[in-house]
Amino acid sequence: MDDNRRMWADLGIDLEAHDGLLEVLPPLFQDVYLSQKGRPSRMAYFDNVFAEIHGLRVRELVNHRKAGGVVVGTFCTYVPEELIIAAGGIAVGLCGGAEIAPEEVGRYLPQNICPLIRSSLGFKLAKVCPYYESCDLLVGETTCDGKKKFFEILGELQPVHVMELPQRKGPRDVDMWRGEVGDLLTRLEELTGRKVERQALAGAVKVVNTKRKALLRLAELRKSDPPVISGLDALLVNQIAFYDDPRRLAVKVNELCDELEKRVDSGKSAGVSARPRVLVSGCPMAIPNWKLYGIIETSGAVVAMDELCTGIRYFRNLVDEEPDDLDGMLDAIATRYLKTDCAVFTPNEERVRNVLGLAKDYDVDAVIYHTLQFCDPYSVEGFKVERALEEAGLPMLYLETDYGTGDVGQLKTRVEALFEMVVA
Ligand code: BJ8
Repeated sequence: MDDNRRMWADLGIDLEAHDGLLEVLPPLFQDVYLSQKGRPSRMAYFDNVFAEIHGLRVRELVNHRKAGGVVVGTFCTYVPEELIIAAGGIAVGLCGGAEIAPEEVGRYLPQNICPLIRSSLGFKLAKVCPYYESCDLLVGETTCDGKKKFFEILGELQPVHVMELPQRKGPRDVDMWRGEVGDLLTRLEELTGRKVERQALAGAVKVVNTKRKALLRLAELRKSDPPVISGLDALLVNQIAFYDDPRRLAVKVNELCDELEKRVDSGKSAGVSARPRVLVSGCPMAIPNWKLYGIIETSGAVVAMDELCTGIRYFRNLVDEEPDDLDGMLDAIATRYLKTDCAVFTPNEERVRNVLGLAKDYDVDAVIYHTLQFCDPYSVEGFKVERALEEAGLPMLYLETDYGTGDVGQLKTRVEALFEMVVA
């Protein structure tokens, strides 16, 4: 048995089912990613992180735990990574992006639940995710109804702490959320048996801000026309940012940006079309959900920006580094996270403004609005986004999809029709 298999077996992974999963991923990655032309050479790091998705990074988690650290799994961009890092933990994003074990999932969930939730449960039930099995604690949140109820089920299988997220952003909601941030810190301290000190939290704030700044730098470079990086490659970087070591990731994203800046100076473009430029807006796309980006970029367009949690929503806002006492830092963290403009909030005009702002800043020709099937918050909010874009004179294509491949032909036809219209 090789080292990885022994590690997976020790984590309680179902090796046979896991073999099946690992057989599917490399050809898919080859097809979607490695077949792209004109990729930046610095994408090699991210390709390798993906190739080692259940290898090197999982070993780092295992070694971290052996050294007395903890691993904490998350499912949402509202969960403050700073607290986990300050407690000496590693945060890993666990949202699933592929359909797994549908029969077993069907014993717990009805068919009409969003694929992200079904997938996240499927990876746990099928015992094919070494990240799940490395976690000492999972942190859920009361965002959409499906997730809320999913965390109840998950709590029967693994320790779960749920953060109560308000649905509005008034003064009472701000206070409530600040209390939730404090409660998570307490839960983490109980888990590790250690108090989080001021210096540790200040350091963690810097680490996560540094990661965000690197991702923001990459986002800024995507304004260039012709594009210096494909939307697919940028998506991969954003997806990996949820589970890679944050310090190393920031270094690697900055190295990628150095290369992209040289491309801007020399006029060298990525091997994707310069126009139409598209903003993708809506539900997140967890690994290995690359379906829509693949369709867009093989239909003669480029994804110039992503108004998604696997995009700018994850790193747009920084935590204020001014406060130097623990309470002040926790206030700053709570404030930063509550700025996030997920569709679960009401009212949520700031998201509409943000979509318009991105469409303008990235000089896009069209917006593709992506909702996962049965996602009420994003599907209903699509109406307001579309109306605002219409007033701004920008076309929006609303697409609802899942993790299957059965609708690829139909999606491609609709996407191509949009591009024909915008270039006409
Ligand atoms: S902050 S987008 S990561 S909740 S797609 S599970 S909303 S039914 S993932 Fe999300 Fe946090 Fe919001 Fe971002 Fe529900 Fe919709 Fe499914 Fe969703």
